[in-house]
Amino acid sequence: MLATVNINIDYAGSETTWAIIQEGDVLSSGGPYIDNNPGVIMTHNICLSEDCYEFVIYDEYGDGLGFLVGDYEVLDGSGNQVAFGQNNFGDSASHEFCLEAPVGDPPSSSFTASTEAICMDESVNFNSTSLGDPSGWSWQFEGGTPSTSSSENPQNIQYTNPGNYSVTLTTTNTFGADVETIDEMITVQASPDIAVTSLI
Ligand SMILES: [Ca+2]
Repeated sequence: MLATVNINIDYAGSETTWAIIQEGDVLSSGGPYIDNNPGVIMTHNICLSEDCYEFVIYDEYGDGLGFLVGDYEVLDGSGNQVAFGQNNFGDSASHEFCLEAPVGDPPSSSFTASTEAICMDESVNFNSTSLGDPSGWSWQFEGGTPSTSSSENPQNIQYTNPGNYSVTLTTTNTFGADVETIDEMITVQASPDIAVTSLI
């Protein structure tokens, strides 16, 4: 996952360095930074597997990140703060942290239509009834115009040709996706005058 190190540097940025260490190996490091730019946040994005690590921040002068200005943090892939420190930590400060995969389930797709039987050139409204807090919706309307939508509840999907058409909804969230298709959900009848003509 993508972890983030934010260093809010103090007046003496050139004193500050840091490292992410696992079993003695330095996996990532940063600094020194520029002097005389207190309050500038230096951001580093680092790809790390789900495991435990040590974050160490060093100060060459031995007075930490100064007074009033300066702090540091490590964020996990969900933006949760897993390490933080500020002020005078001397030569160095160390924080153990662990990265864990977010826990959750993919959504479950389901939907309804305002009507399932229409005449040519009429339209249908669709509503997602999906569960599991989806954050994305991808619809496919066989025979419909428009033929796709990313709305939660697409309105006025028009059908111009007689036939039986399937509808597919894919919902997504942080944890995955789910596809639901209803075959031949929408039946479009030919216009009445054609039907009358065929009876004669
Ligand atoms: Ca310092």
